[in-house]
Amino acid sequence: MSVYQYIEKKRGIGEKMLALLLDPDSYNEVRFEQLAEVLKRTMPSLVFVGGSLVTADTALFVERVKLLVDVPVVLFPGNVSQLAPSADAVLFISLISGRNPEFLIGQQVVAAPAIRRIGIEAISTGYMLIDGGRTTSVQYMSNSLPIPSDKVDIAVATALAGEILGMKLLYLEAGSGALNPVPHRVIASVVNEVSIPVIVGGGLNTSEKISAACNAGADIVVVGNALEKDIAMLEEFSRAVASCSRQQSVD
Ligand code: 1GP
Repeated sequence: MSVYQYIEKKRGIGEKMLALLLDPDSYNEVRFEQLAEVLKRTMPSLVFVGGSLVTADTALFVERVKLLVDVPVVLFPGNVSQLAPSADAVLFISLISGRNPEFLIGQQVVAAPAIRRIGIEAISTGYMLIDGGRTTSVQYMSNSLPIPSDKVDIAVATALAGEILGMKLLYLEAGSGALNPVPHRVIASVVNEVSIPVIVGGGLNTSEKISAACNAGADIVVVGNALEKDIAMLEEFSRAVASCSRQQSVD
């Protein structure tokens, strides 16, 4: 089963997914050991690996993570340097909310031959930056403006454009460590208009915020920062996502 089929299957049975985002630069040996311990008890639905700027060896990191988990390990690359053949798939991202051609198509042209050569599953993903209340790394590194968080019509039109262009996933991103996560109204409006799975991330650092994103309609919620600070929270966050799945199937 491909990673995309795995996502579609879970979505088909109304199961919400938690993606644990691991930035290789943020996991030193001590943190990695803690991560390994927690993963013995709690497994997320997916592991994403990447960051706006990664200096560590992503391929090696992915290999180590794969020894700990029995769920797909998916690259979430900030740029082409983070391609790693050991991953199960790569989010083939185009920053469709931005107007910087380098992140709309430039990086993708450089990455495409390597993706073909490696033979890794590439999942076309429309990546949308939504203003999260402060300048985040992704905004700075991509040199692109986020969509204002109250411009729901622009977010919906952008998401629709992504779907019509043939993208398989949409990623609504407030940016790592965002002060404000993507507003519920934006999530709900986008989910209402598109039929492809919707990922939401950025600033989801409490169970309440995770549940709210999930209840607004996100299929996959991504948590990075909060779990870098305390990986033990993975258990609580997984429960929040599981109870959202149950809640939605009752509704
Ligand atoms: C960032 O969406 C992810 O790309 C996760 O954000 O680190 O704030 O959880 P956080």
